[in-house]
Amino acid sequence: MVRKETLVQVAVVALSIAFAAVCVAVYLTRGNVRCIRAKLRLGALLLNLNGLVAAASGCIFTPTCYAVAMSDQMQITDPVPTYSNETGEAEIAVNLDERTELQGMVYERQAEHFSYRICARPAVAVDAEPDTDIAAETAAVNDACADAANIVVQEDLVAADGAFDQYEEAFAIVLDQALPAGDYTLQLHPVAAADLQPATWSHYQYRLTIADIVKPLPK
Ligand SMILES: [Ca+2]
Repeated sequence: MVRKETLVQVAVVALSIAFAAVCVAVYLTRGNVRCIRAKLRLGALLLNLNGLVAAASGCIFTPTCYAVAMSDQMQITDPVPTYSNETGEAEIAVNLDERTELQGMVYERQAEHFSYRICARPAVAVDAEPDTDIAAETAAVNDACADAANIVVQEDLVAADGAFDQYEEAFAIVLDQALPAGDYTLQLHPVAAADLQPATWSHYQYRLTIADIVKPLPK
């Protein structure tokens, strides 16, 4: 009978191959949202399985080739992102009257500097062909930050405990309450803001929708 640990190890190898393939797909498609979503999910599965392997073999975590490949995973954790059924894109909606802060995490931290940027997203013309919409949407997402004129904010992230020096670090992004309502692209980057080029694309990006707030008339 095949041991459970052996099955888990086989699954880790299979998932690692799939993960490597999807990493290549993300690179070749310059960050297609479906590929990014697949990468995030495979990465999360691998992290869980690695934990099982380590527990079963009684060993402590040691970096491996796929662990290095998965370093500096970044996520917004609060509000919890939803995923578009149509494009697979991770989405966050915020009403700035209710909250201005986004909470996030870095997992498998290797980098020492992290940053984020928010880019205005060009409106995408609605087309009768659903596939064309997705292609146009993906292009708009990928190109939103490639044009420096669209970049609204580009800043370093600060670790919640003051230093990015542990494997897991929490961070917060405080949104400007004056940010006009509309659709934006939020990118998280494992490099300093000063080192970002407009064309630098991110594995970790979200559609950020700022709700239209009806302001009371001045008295
Ligand atoms: Ca720390």
